[in-house]
Amino acid sequence: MKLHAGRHLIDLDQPRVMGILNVTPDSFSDGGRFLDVDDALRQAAEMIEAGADIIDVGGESTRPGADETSVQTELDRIMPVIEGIADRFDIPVSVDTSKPEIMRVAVSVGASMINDVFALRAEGAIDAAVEAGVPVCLMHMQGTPRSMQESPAYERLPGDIIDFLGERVRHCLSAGLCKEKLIVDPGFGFGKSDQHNLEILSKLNQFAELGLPLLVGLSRKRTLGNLTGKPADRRLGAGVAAAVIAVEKGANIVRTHDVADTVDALKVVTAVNRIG
Ligand code: 9MG
Repeated sequence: MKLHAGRHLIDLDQPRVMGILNVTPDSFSDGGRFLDVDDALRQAAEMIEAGADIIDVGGESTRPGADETSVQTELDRIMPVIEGIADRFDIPVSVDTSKPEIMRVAVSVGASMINDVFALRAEGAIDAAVEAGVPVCLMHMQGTPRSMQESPAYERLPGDIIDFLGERVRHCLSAGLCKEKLIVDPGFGFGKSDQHNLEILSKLNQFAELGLPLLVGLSRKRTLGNLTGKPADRRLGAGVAAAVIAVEKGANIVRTHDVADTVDALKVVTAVNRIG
């Protein structure tokens, strides 16, 4: 499986690591650390050096309870960072946004992927993605970041999520997106209890029925904190374990704050899986 992302070709025959770069004051783990463009570019350089395959740049926090950010604020935060990474480094940059205006500008300044936690449900988002012509990650979320953790409920797991993603894929295809450009993501922590997250992870192989690359993000998330009793910046072991389990169950791209350790762990998984 290969993903054409602008001038980049991402070979998904081995697991890939997407490094998280939040240019926000309020993200749950790295909020406020990379608001300065130079700090953000230094962090991108560090993640690339550590083996990241994609850098995901976001200018609006999607943590539970987060407030919405205006288009102009989001643009001001991410544009110089996306442009800076695309100019300086040979790596695909993904823009983490649900807003069509941001998708258009981000791709025009160098982003070669869209990561949408709202699965292109915002008005005009599908058209923006079709025009952009870059791969899009469609993520499942129940509710909105403001309300999603209030009382998440499912009839069947992971069936309800697979059905939602299948429906979004069909909708995107009928609107003109091509299948080769779609990626799906169960959206760990987005309208899910700890038990939901664990059940989805344990049955992750069922997402293969969608026939699309699978992206997962568990890095430092609350479920890992509740399991270990540790704060966000001490969930490395738990995050790496979750990434390894996800890849063993079919994930193609792992989104993480902890690039170096995740890359090392996935090298071991890949080497072992090549043998048998
Ligand atoms: C932006 N963001 C935060 N968590 C995420 C996850 O699990 N997947 C994707 N695709 N994006 C995420």
